[in-house]
Amino acid sequence: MSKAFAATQPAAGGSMPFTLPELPYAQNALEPHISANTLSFHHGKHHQAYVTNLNNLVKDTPLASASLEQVIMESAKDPAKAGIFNNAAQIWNHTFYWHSMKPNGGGAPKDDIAKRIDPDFGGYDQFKEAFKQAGATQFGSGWAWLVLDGGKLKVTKTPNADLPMAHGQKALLTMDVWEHAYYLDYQNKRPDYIATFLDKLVNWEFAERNLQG
Ligand code: MN3
Repeated sequence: MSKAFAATQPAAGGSMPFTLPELPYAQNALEPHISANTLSFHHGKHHQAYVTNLNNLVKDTPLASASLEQVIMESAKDPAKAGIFNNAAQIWNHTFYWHSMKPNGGGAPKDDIAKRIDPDFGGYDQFKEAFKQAGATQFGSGWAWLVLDGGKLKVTKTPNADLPMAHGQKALLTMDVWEHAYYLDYQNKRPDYIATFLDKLVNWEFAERNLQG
């Protein structure tokens, strides 16, 4: 995993091994695009609930002393551990999502990502269209991603808690398209939220660090 962001780490010998990471910016820092109210619920309630659930599910099991990534990869292989997978992956996904945005973000990337977008997508506009499509057509809850897969940039979508590392891909960016990510600010207009994510919020420096990391 990239060191570009701090995922939850197990504490040494504590009874609650996983903790909620801080947001990388103030709760109101993404306004007017994503409100403090949304982040208050999304980070403080939803993200926190995945942490609480995972701690309860792995309590007194060998997974309680594993890293978050180890818990995800172990539980991804075992249908009996679907509850553990869902909560662990959602902890990881949300931490990655907070870092995928920043105040005054958005627009076209620079650096290596920009150089790869032309050959891999045919241009920034084509990338944008693919990312919008992935987010808009993910039926129900899930995530849109920019990933590195076999040395090429790709746009993908995953349902529910599923994530690139379970498919041998390296995540570079993500966008939460669960309704709780946008409903307070955009109601049912998911395409407006997606367009705003790309034009005003996306953190290309984070994607670049993941690409290099
Ligand atoms: Mn969410």
